[in-house]
Order: sequence, then structure tokens, then C-alpha cells
Amino acid sequence: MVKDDCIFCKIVSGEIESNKVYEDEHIVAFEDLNPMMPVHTLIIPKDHYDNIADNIPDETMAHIMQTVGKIADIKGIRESGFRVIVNTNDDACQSVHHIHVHVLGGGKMNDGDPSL
Ligand code: DGP
Repeated sequence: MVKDDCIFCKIVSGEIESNKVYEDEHIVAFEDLNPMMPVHTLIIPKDHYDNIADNIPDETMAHIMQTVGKIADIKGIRESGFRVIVNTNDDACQSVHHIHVHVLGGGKMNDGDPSL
């Protein structure tokens, strides 16, 4: 499933370049274009779903979340800690409407600040 005008579908196809951190048959993880922390990696499914509430198959969502730990290991932030964010629709300022999981770390974040 691909959406023609979707930036992240174009990253999956290679039409738009990205710095890939991890890739397998079902998902891709790549560096965020505008990092908010020293580590800021996005994990996406290769199939297009608009957001986390878009009837994503359980196994796909589980696979994405299982990959968080792998990204933390690759980026060396498992022990120091990290934050996982999934912005959804307008109130949460989702700007790219292809589900993506932000993995943020590499520095101390504020306690309880939902923006970081
Ligand atoms: P959100 O606000 O949750 O929808 O986050 C979208 C993120 O996607 C934002 O942090 C910037 C990132 N982003 C947008 N366009 C591109 C792109 O073309 N390449 C990469 N690597 N990241 C992008």
C-alpha cells in the first residue's frame, strides 16, 4: 500500500533520500530531517497508514514497537534513556500523515513536557 503524494512512501521507495538507520522487509528507520535531540530517529512501516489510529495490523504495530529497542542499541541510548512519541492529527501537530514513531534521546529531556 503506497500513497502517491506521501513523503514517507517516497522515502520507502528511495525516491527521496534519507539516512537509514535500520531496514527490513516491513519497516524502515531513518534520521529525522530536523532533529530535536542528538538522537532523533523515525520508524515507519513500509505500507502506508495515515496514523496510529488507522487500523494498522497488530503484527505491524508490534514489529514497529519491537524495533524501538533495536534503534536504541544502534544509537547507543538504551541505558541512558530515550523517549518515544507518536504525534497523531492536528492537536498533536502531526505534519507527515504516514504513521511514524519518533525515538528521541542522547540528552536530558524535560520531565512531563509533552513536546519533548
Ligand atoms: P510529525 O510532526 O510527528 O509529523 O513529524 C514529522 C517529522 O518528519 C518531522 O520531525 C520532520 C520529519 N521529516 C519531514 N520530512 C522529512 C523528510 O523528507 N526526510 C526526513 N528524514 N525527515 C522528514
